[in-house]
Amino acid sequence: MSIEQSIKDYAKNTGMDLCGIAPVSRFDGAPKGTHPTDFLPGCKSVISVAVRLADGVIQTIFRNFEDGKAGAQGIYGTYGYTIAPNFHLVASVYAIAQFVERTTGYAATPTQVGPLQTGITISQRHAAVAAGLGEFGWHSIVLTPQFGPRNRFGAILTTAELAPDPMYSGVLLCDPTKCNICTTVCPTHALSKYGEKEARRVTYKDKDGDKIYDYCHVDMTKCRIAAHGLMKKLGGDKDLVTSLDATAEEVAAACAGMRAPGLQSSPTWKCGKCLAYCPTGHWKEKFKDTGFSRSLPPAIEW
Ligand code: B12
Repeated sequence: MSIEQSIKDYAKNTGMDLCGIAPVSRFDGAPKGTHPTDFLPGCKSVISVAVRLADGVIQTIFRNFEDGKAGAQGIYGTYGYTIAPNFHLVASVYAIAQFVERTTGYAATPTQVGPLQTGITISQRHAAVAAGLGEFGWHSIVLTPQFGPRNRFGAILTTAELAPDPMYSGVLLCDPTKCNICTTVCPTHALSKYGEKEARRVTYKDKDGDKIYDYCHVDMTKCRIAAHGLMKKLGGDKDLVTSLDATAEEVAAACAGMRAPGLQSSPTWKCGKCLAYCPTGHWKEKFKDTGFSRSLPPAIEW
């Protein structure tokens, strides 16, 4: 068995659903300070892994936003976001890095994931795309054909030169000219609608030709107002800001004063609508046909 296949099998055995390998050359466009070689000099390959988010966990977001059961959202926070998937990823990328070092003799560095990160790290989303796991959705979250945006990613950097996977070239996973569900459900209008503002463009240099992706402009200040629940109408305990037009400084000050259970300084799981309502990844079968969600905006025809 090839070393690449044995790494993928090992990743599956640690509970990961997807695993792909990118050559470091696909990170040529990464901003200074976020390139894999900034964290591992001589890095030649980036292994990206994904763990799916359970349907039974995602549906708690619908219980909150459709049934008014705000407490259910904490299940998403724990099992779909800050605690369980992140710890699972931390354990998995650590074990895979050990496996790579033991079997190849080359150095392997596990990277930080999600809210367990401290400081600037590599972009897990870009690593997943570079490793061929999927492509950017308009909401800026990475879509995989299997799970849509309902995955979380981790990555391992290594000086081993591994055979790369091709970049994703399957069916188009997001067409913002036809679907505007994410921009419609966002409660703070943080995601620009298609054509409204200049899209963010990222270009991957690849031997098979450049791959270009456009995604929306995410107003991170507005996203944080929803994700942290800074207003009562967004599921917060108090109105920590009084307007959706609060400035970045006001939002930062409100977040700084928050306390959250678990390991985060502030709760960032109070929203997740762009991830929960995105139709890619068998949404209809998983959430509409089951009755878990009743109120998808009629933006596209099923
Ligand atoms: C901080 C953070 C947040 C903050 C954002 C704060 C901010 N001002 O950025 C908040 C709390 C708001 C947030 C919200 C959410 N987040 Co978040 N977040 C992160 C985190 C931890 C770091 C993001 C970051 O700063 N990365 C570092 C910078 C350098 O990377 P970047 O922004 O992705 O890249 C930009 C550039 O630097 C450049 N670039 C960087 N690298 C490269 C490489 C190449 C080759 C190129 C060409 C360009 C390029 O391009 C980008 C545009 O300029 C990541 C984990 C991670 N390490 O990636 C998760 C992560 C992005 N989040 C994730 C998720 C799921 C969410 C939420 C859905 C959570 C929720 N609330 O329910 C929302 C989604 C909001 C949205 N629509 O985007 C997932 C996305 C999974 C997916 N399927 O794509 C991630 C990847 C965590 C994970 N381990 O899986 N998040």
